[in-house]
Amino acid sequence: MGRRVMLGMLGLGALGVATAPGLQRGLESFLGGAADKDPTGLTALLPNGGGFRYYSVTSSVPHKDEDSYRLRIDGLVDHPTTYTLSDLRALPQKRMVRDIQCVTGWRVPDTPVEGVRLSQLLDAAGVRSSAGAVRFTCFDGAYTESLTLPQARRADMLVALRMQDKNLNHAHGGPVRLYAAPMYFYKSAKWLSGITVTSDVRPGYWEERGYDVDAWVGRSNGRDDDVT
Ligand SMILES: Nc1nc2c(c(=O)[nH]1)N[C@H]1C(S)=C(S)[C@@H](COP(=O)(O)O)O[C@H]1N2
Ligand SMILES: [Mo]
Repeated sequence: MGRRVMLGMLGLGALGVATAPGLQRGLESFLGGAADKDPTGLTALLPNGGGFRYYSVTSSVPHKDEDSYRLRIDGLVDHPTTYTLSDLRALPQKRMVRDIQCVTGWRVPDTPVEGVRLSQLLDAAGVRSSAGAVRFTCFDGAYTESLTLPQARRADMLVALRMQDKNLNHAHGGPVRLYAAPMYFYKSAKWLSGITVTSDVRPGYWEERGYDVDAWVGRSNGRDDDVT
């Protein structure tokens, strides 16, 4: 896998569409393999329910609940803040219904996702003028993601608390995940625990392994000819 992704990374610029399927197979076999082995037992909770597949780059993830969950916003902000789950629930919620699309090809149409606008949390923290990007960290201890500040401020970027009109369960990244609606689902970091405002974009977990940082659905990862 490491070798294949490395080859894919080297070739992506020059070969574009041609190397993308290799990358997709890389992610599919790596994640699919993890799901097949089902080290967490969580796959059973998602009987491919509604077309979702369970993805985690770690073999186990701690559980966080009403009492133990925290979301920390820090970095280049005037007011670093720690939110509890009830703090987040008390803020205005936005519900969106969009297709969820994984870069490997599966899609879940018309999926309601609900949560707090990321822009609201950034505004409340007071983003400094030197800031240019946002980095997301997760309580699985491994996954990271990032957005540019203009991307992060879009109205369709949510800190999601609910999916399919239910509280986010652990398998789907609950109690809180990112939901980057206009981008492939790998941008939507599960088990979100940290939002750090930074000067520049630092590529996330899959991006260090060859995927596009700007992951617009239909316009990235060699998918330009494959808009669906
Ligand atoms: N923390 C974390 N977030 C993650 C991932 C992961 O492995 N770990 N996988 C990403 C990918 S590739 C996809 S397609 C979606 C899968 O979300 P689901 O398990 O709710 O279907 O989560 C994204 N966010
Ligand atoms: Mo994915």
